[in-house]
Amino acid sequence: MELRRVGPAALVAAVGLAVLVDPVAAQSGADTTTEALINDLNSLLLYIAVPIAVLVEGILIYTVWKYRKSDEPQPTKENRRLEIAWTVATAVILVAVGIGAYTVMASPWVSAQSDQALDSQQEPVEIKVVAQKYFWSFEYPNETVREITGNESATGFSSTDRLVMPTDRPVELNITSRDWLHALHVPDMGLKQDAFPGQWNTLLTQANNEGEYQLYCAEYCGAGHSNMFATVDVRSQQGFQEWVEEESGS
Ligand SMILES: [Cu+2]
Repeated sequence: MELRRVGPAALVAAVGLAVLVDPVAAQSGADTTTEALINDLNSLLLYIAVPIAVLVEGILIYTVWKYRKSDEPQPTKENRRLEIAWTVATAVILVAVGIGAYTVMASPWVSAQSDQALDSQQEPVEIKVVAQKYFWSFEYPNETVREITGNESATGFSSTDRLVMPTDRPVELNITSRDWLHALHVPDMGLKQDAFPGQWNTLLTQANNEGEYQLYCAEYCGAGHSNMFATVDVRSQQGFQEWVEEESGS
């Protein structure tokens, strides 16, 4: 049977192709814990999907080519072993994809629930994110400032259009809106969350690298939507502490 010879050859070619085209493997230095999880899941799905696509298309093209001049086509005889094989193979693939996707989707770094435990020893830095047409403000509550500066009389403060956060420490963003629907989106950090009036939505992440990232509003919200930007400014822990002390006047 020709399939026995074509199948393995197509599979080898497919795996080779998947290794060559994997765009995610090239950028291993993810900027946040969230982005790392999403990239890894993307790679896993790609490594599973590309060989299957090439295998199926390979068999299809081979079959069309081989039987292109068949004047009296015969229906395929039942092949129980082949049917069992593809049913089991499909089930195994779906279970693997399901487990891989569930592990990432259920991680607090990707879909935060306020009562979930983090796989981190540190308490997250809490920052409130308030969307309003057409700008973003970031509030550093009293308790957060006191915890960072160690100053008993420290008071909370807010910053407009600039979200400053430390590296190597969990950050909890509690997101809401003052008027109508907006959405926080920082593509380079793998962060996206809706901003609803009267509701707090949470994002948990931890930044790995210092630098500036563009924050967008990802929910069409009116005439100023396309200018509803902010900058995420990731600083060293020392730099972040100095900034908080300066802003809170302590
Ligand atoms: Cu908006």
